[in-house]
Amino acid sequence: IYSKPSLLEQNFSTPIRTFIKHQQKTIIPVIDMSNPYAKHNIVKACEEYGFFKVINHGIPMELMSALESEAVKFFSLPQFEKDKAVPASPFGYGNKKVGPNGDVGWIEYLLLSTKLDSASSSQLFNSLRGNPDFFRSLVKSYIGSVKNLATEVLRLLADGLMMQERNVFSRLLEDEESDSIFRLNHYPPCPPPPNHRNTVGFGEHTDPQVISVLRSNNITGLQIADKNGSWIPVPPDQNSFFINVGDSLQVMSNGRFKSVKHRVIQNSMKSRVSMIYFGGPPSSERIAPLPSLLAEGEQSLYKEFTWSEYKTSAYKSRLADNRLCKFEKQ
Ligand code: GA4
Repeated sequence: IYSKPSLLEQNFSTPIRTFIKHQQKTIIPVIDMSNPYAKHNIVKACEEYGFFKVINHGIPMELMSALESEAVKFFSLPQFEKDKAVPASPFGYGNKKVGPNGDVGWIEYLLLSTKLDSASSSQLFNSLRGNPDFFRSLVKSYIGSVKNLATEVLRLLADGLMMQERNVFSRLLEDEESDSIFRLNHYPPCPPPPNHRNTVGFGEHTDPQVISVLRSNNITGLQIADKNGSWIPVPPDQNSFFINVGDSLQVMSNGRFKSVKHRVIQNSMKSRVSMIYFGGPPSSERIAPLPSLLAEGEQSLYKEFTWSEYKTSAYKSRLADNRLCKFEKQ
C-alpha cells in the first residue's frame, strides 16, 4: 500500500525528535532502534535525506573497537609490507587509487567480499602480515552483526511502508548469493594543501548497492550532500552507525528514497578509520520499483536491469558520475 506523505505526517505524532544539530539547523536524523516509532522515522529519513544515524543498535562496542585496532595494526605496517597484500582489483589492499577508472584520494583501504570462506578470501587474508585467522574471524563476526542491523532496518522500512512482505528488501542481503562488500578505510593525516582547499579522502559518489552501514572512529571527514547540493559535515560518533540508502533502494522505491551523495574530506591531523558494509543483491536479481510501492497510475522511472548489469556499468564509471541516469526512462 502506498502511504501518501500527508497520511504519514499524521501518523507522526511522535516524529523524529532527535536530530544532530549543525549550525543551529536540525539535520541528520537519529533513529533509536528501541523506539516503537523507529519504522516511521526510518521511512521519513530515507525519503528526506537517504541518510541517518542509528543508536541503541545492540552491537557491542568491544567488537567495533577490536576490529578497528586490527585494522590500525595493519595500516601501521611499513608500506612495503602492505604492498605484499593481494591488490584491490577487485578485492584486496588499495592505496590512493579508488576504483578502476582513474579516481584517487588520500586513502588506503582493504576491500573484501563478504564471502569470507571463499578461496580468494583465504588467499587475501593469508597475504596480510600478522594473524590472518584472527583478523578474518573478527571481520566475520563484525559483518554478521552489521548485516543483522541492516536487515532489521530494512524490515522496519518495509513495515513502516505497510508492505505485506516484511522481507522485500532484507531478503536481498540475506540471500546466500547476496553480492555484498566490506571495506576498511584509513585516511592518514595529511598536511593542509597550500591553496587552503580541503584534501579529498574519498571523492563524492553514491553507493550502488541497497544499503550501506558505516562506523568510524571519532575523527571528522564524512559529509553528505543535502537537497540543494550543499555539503553537510556529519559529526563522527564511534558508538553509532550511519546508514545510507544506495542506488538500488532508490530504484526499488521508484525514487521515493534518495541514494545520498557523500564524500570524505581529509582535513584533520589525525587518522580517520572507517568500516563499511555495503549490502547488495544477488547478481541475477532484477532491480525495479516494487509494484506495491507504486501509486495508482504511477510509472516506473527506470529501465529494467539486473544487479549484475548495474555493477558492470558502475565499474565503467568514474566515482562522481550519476550512475543511475543511464537507466532512467526519458
Ligand atoms: C562506491 C561504494 C563502495 O565503496 C564500492 C566502490 C567501488 C570501488 O571502490 O571499487 C567503486 C564505487 C563504489 C562506485 C563506482 C566504481 C566502483 C569505485 C568506482 C569508480 C566498493 C562500490 O561498490 O562502488
